[in-house]
Amino acid sequence: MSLPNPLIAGFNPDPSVLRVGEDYYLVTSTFEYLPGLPIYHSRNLTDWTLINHVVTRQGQLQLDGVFTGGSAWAPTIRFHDGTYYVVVTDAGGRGTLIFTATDPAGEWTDGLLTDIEGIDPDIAWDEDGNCYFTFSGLILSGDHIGTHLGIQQAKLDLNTGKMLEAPRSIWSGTGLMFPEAPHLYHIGDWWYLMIAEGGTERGHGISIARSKSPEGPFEGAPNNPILSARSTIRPIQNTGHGDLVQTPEGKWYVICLGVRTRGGVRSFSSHGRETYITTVEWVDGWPKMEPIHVDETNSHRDFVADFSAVKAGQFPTDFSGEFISIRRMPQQYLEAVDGGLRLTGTGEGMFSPNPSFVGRRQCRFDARVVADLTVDGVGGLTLRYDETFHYDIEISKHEFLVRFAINGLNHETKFVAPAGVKQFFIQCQAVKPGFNAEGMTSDWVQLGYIASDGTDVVLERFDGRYLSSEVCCSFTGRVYGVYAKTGTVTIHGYSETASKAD
Ligand code: 6LW
Repeated sequence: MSLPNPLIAGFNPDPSVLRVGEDYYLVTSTFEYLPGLPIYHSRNLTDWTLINHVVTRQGQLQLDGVFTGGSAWAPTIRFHDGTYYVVVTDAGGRGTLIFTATDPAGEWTDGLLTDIEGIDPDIAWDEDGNCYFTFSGLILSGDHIGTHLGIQQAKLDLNTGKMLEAPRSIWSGTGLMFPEAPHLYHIGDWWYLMIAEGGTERGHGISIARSKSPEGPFEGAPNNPILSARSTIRPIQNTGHGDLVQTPEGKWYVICLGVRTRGGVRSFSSHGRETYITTVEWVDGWPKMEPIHVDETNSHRDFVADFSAVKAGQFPTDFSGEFISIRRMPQQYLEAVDGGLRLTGTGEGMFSPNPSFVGRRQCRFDARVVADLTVDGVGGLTLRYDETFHYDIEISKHEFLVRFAINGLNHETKFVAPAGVKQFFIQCQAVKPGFNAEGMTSDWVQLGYIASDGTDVVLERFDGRYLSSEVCCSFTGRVYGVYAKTGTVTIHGYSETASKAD
């Protein structure tokens, strides 16, 4: 079958996949955003639907006070004895947690805290029912913060969250930096330990080892890393952090993270790390992975949300789970009013780590987001990487302020606001790579409004390279969104479609 890649577009890194019967479930990292830990569902591994989130309530993760880019890091989803498990590290927050549910589309628990000290937890069971946690021993707090103890493992009591033994160090790859993302599989007579190593950037790769015991000793595959795009010209780079899955017919696939790079020398990935898929063949007891082939079908879909028929007090039941907010659920910021959903400002704008904001991951390169807004105060439309990297069109009664904020370098232009403008856009125009100023970057970002005659008025045009994971050193990706700084901003409509050609 032709594999759409990205499989799940927009920042969806560190994917973990599970098959139960004919149903596949996939979960990815969400960092400071809520709802957290999306559950995607498929019946064929190519078409995926967002069906739920593990984290939908304050308190499941500790987000306040956690550094931007922290919190929900690298979940693993598994099924055992009728229970679904998602184990994850709330980095900088609560620590490593165990969430459970009897139905992945239903409510998940509050999260049992474990005494695991590390990240990227994996959960597996042996035939005797012993539960193994295998994790990356990166110390995130205390005097030894940043120390990396390699891949570690310990049996754990799922009732208490406590380890039943001191963690032991096990196989940690071929010696590349940052061994992480371990997954343990019992396949045939072997226990396989698959990890990521090389760092989540261009050197990223997947390596694997096997043993007759879940505790090792493990022997590395002769051809590690078994998947990597390092030093290649492949369109999908940074491939790593994978999870294996077998179809009911016995075919194997690996789901992993990767980035779509753009620019004259393929330097910038605006969306951040997305989810990808490729085939796996077993040769002499070792998996052989096909390099990731790009097919952007899944990322070229339009998204349209119309709130104009909303009635006061009746929050729309079809409100998309693709909308995300920062450290709060969108529903905590939004109020249903006649004709739209209303954000109320807290006095903080997009320089805050905690603005009144609701948005959606940018999923397509040539993205044009149009928001139909009524601003009664100060607020607007933004393209955010984090609170220091964002492009905004900020609207007030008599003025449009267009802002280019990159890590303390802030450029602002003010324009007189024509009466009656309600539709604002930010559109990203992919460029033809070339050895010139236009072509060396990833894209150009236009910010403006739609005039009463329906024509675009472009107010500013910024270089898009500064909103990329390589520049922002961020684990997430671009997120379009609407924000309220003071007063209120009512959202009547929001859409992401293909950007208009110049
Ligand atoms: C994730 C780890 C990683 O836990 O980044 O760079 C963390 N590698 O695998 C967040 O994505």
